[in-house]
Amino acid sequence: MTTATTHGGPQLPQERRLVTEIPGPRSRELFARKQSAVPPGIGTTLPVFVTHAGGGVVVDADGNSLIDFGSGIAVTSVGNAAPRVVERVQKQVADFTHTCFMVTPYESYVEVCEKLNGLTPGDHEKRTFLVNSGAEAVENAVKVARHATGRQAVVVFDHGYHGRTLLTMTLTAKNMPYKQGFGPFAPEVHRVPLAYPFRWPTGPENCADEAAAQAIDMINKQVGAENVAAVVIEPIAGEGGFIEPARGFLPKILEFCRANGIVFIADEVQTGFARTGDLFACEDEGIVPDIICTAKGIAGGLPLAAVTGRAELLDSVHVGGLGGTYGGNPLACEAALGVLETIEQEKLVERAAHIGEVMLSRLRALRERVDIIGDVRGRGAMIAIELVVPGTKDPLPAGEIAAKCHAEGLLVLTAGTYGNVLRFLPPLVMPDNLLEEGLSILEKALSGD
Ligand code: PLZ
Repeated sequence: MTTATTHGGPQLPQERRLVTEIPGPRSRELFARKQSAVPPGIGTTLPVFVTHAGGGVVVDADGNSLIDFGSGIAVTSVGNAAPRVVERVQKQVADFTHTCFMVTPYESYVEVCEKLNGLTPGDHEKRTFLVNSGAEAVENAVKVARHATGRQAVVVFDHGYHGRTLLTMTLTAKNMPYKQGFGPFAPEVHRVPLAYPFRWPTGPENCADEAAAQAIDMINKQVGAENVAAVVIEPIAGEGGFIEPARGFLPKILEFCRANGIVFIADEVQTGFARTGDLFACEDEGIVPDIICTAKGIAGGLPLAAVTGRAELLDSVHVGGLGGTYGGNPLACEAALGVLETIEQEKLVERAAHIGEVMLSRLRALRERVDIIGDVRGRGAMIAIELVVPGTKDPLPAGEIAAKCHAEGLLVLTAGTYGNVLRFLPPLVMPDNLLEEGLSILEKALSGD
């Protein structure tokens, strides 16, 4: 192991380096311990055990340095152990670690909320409160919408993912692995079609109009718009396979919500904080949600999530009606402030757009000559490939290609309702040479060259 790797962060050598097979002997030993101590329900994408990470690499217990196209599922957008995050968290951990914001408050929580009120789409008056996870944010957004409207029904979309708690698991579309055997589910959740251009039966050009018409018709006929508290939607479906709804779909759903007093909740847990080449993915079509849920990229890996929304909605809840012991923990708030500074000072919104251009141009060229690539899509540093059986749209599982990448030291993730999507979420601070090297490994794995 090289001497410079005693700490994580961007000072880690930014290189792919394989010194053992993947996983190496030390990781295999640790994985055996994992298997006897942790239930199999907690899966493993790639069984290498991490000791350091930073910039665009993850270093394992055997000294291998892998190119990171996952960011811990879109979390470490500013990089692992990002300097501004480390500095603030280290100071905070020495000052105080917890008081519970509901017992005795502290400034950093308020500052994070002020920043989110200012940065999220729309210039109306907003409020924010902080929780611990994406699921908790979505669950709380629905609580607020129900309280504010006095209605109960919630509308969600095909291919949607919103979490693993009882309500958010119910909001999630895919049965296996998220819901299988975990019922009964929460009541008053209704699912409608999503405008999925690649798989729309009458073709992508009709997708936005037809999907919106079907969704709205189902809401009107099966639920009754006047019973709907909220529509919950990801502006790009993440776990569902990086599905960008056909342009025009989101504005039509928003317009329907506005006309019927339905709270439009954008789940930006995966798409938020510069990931898509905008600070928030809703900005792409000028969508101003009533409530926006954020998590993941907000705090560089510390557990934090936020619910931001119209003041009149959030203020409708009685004193003490919202909260939790750890929500907005001081370490996580300091981390979030470090993340926001980093995004601004390192121009990471522009950087995400650049990563998207590099990835899309190489992957679209590859699509011309590799017949298992059905679709290349996404925005910014949130790009995916949908695999198909050549000459058809039948899903081709992505696991085998992902395993080839892993063996070569490129960490990629899979996704998709049909498990046939390879998704790429590099840290936005990844150097260009590593990005290009990662793409070359991917090209080789896909083309069999
Ligand atoms: N909403 C859009 O992407 C989390 C799930 C990983 P939590 N996605 C990663 C897994 O398999 O559990 C996610 C998301 C969207 C909500 C969530 C939930 O966020 O922080 O995992 O609760």
